[in-house]
Amino acid sequence: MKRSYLTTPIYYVNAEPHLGHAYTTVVADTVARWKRLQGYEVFFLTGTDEHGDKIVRAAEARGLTPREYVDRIAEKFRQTWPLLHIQYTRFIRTTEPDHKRVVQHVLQLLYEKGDISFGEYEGLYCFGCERFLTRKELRDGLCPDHRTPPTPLRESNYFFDLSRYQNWLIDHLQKHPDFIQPPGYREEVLGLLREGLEPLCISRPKSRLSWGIEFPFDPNYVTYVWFDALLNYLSGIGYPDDPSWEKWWQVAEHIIAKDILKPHAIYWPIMLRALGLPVYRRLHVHGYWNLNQAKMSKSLGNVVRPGDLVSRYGADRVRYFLLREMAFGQDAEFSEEALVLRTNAELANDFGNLVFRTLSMVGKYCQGRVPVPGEETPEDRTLKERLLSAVENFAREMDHFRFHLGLSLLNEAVREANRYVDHQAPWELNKKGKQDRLGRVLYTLLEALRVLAVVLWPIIPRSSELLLGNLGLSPAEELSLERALTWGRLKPGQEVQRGKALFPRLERPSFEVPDREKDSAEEKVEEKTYPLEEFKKWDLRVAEIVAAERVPGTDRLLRLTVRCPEERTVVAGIAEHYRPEELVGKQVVLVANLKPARIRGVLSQGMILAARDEKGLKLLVPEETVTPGAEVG
Ligand code: ME8
Repeated sequence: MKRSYLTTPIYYVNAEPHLGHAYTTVVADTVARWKRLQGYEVFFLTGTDEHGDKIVRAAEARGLTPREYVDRIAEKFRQTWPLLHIQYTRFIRTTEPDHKRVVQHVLQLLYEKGDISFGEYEGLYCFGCERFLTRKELRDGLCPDHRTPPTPLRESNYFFDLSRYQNWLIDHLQKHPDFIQPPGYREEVLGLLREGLEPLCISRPKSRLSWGIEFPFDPNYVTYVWFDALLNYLSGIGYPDDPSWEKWWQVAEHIIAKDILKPHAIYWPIMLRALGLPVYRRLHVHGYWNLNQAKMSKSLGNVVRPGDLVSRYGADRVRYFLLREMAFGQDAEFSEEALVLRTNAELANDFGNLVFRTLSMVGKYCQGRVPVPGEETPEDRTLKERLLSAVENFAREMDHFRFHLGLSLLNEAVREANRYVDHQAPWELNKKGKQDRLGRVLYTLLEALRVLAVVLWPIIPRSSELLLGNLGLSPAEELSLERALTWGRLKPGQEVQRGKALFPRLERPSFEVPDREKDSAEEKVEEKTYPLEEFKKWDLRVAEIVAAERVPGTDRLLRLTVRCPEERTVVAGIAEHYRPEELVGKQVVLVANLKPARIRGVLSQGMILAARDEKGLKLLVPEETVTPGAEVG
C-alpha cells in the first residue's frame, strides 16, 4: 500500500484563524486528496499549539484562564476547516495528555543520553519570539520580526546542544537535495548552518512561565514551546506506543511557510537525529500572503477571515483562487477583486461554461441521456489526446506542489474543449439531423467533463462531486486517477442531469469615477489614453434579450430582461429606434458592472452598447450567436 503522511504547522491559538493559516491547510488537504486519487492511504495531521507566553498574554487580555482561552480558540480552528471542505485525519492539541507524555518521554531520553545540559545563560530575550536572540540576529538592536528591543535576561536553564549535529545536517542536506523544497530555502538553511549553531534553550523557569509542559526531571521548569510543538508530528501519529506510528513516519512531509523555516529545517531534524529516529522525508515551504504589500499577520491585524470569504464566494472558489494565484514558495498579494476576476474567468467562463453548455445540449438533443457515439474523427481524437496529455502534465506539477502551473495547464485544455464545441457546432449537427456525429461530439465532451471532474476534485471537491453526480456517476467509484484516465467509462443511455450552474458569474465590484475626476474630465479637452488594466475593469458580456416592454409614461425608454447568463433588468433609451417585439431573442453587449441605477422607478442593472450615426442608432451584436454571458474583450 502506498502511504503518505502530511502535516500543517499547529497554529498558535493567540488569535483566530486567518487566510494564511487557511492557505497551508488547503494545500495540505489538496495534496492529501491528490494522493488519495492516486491510491495512497493518507494521514493528514493539523492542530493547535497551545502553550507559551503568547497564549498566556492573549488569555489575560480577555480576562480568561489559559485553559478557557485555548479551548475557545482551538474550537474556532476546528470549526473553520470543514467550511473549506478540509478533511484532516486528526486534529492535535498540545494540551492533550498523550502529547504531554510524549514531550516528557523525549526530554527524559535526551537528558539520559547527555544531549541536554543545565547552565546559566545571560542573553537578549524576545518575548514575541519566546526565545533568546543572538546579536547577529538583531537588526538595529531590535528583534527583526517584532521590531521591539529584546530584554536582557540572566537565567539558569536547560540547553540542547545543536552544534554536535551541525555537520551531520549539512551532510544530509547535501546528500538529499530535495529535502527542502523549493530549493531556495535549502540554500538559506545551509547558510544558517555554516554560520554555526548555538545551544538551544529548551526550558523556561516556572517562576516566569507556568503554562507549559513540566520537565520530567525538574519540576521548576516547563518546556520551551517550540521543543514541545515540533513533537506534535510524532505524538499525532501515536509515537511511541501505537506501533503504526512508524509506517507513517517513514513517509512524513511537512508543509509550512517561510516564517518557521529554522525550527523545522534545523531544530527538528536535529531533535530526530538525537532521538535516533529517521528524519522526515520532505519539507515544503511556501511564501506569504500579503495584503497591500504587507504580510498578513495577526500582529499587524491586517487579516482576512476564511469564514467571511467562504460565505461570500463559496469554499471551492476560495480554494481554487488560493492554489491558482500563489506560486508555491513565493509571496502573493491577496485581493477580493483578484479572486472575483480569476474565478469568473477560469471557473465561470471557461470550466463552468463548458459544463453548462455540454449538459444543456445533452438535455436538449439527447433527451438527457449519454448519447451513442458515432465514429471517432481526428478532431475528437485530438481533443481527447490533448486533454489526457494536459492531465499528465497537471499530475507532474501537482506532484511538485506547482499547483498554479498545473491549473493553468488544465485550464488550457478546458479552453480547447470550448473551442471544440464552437467548431463542431452541435446545434448545427442537430439541425441537419446528423445524429451519429452529434452523439460522438457530445460523448467526447461528456468524457472530458468526467476526466476534469476527477482531476479537479483535490482543488474544488464539492463542485467536482456535484458534477460527477450530474453525469450519473458515483464519486466513491470514480475518484481514482487511473479510472479517470480510462477513456470511455460513460455508458450510452445513462441519465445525465443538467443541474444548476456550478460557478455562476460573480458581480465584480463597481468602479465609480470619483466626483473630483468627473469635474476635471469635463474641463480637459485633450485626448486621453488609459492603460489596458483600466479597460479590463469593465465587465463586458454578451446578453440575450428575453423580454422587452416600454417603460410606462416615457417615449425613449424600454425595460429589457436579459440573460447573461443570470437574468437581469436593464433600462435602455432605445424606444425610438426599436420596437420591443423585434428585440426579443437578440444578443447584445452589456456593461455588466455598472453601479445599478434607478430609472423611472425601475432598477437598471447594466447598460447595453449601441453605435449612433446620422442614420440613427444600432445595437452592437455578435456576428454569430454565442453563449449568453460570454466575455467581450
Ligand atoms: O508559527 N501567508 O504558528 P502560527 C501564508 N505555532 N501563510 C501564513 C501567513 C501568511 N501571511 N500567516 C500565517 C506557529 N501563515 C507555530 C507553529 S509547528 C510545529 C508550530 C501560516 O499560528 C503558515 O503556515 O504563527 C505559517 O507557517 C503558519 O501559519 C504560522 O502559524
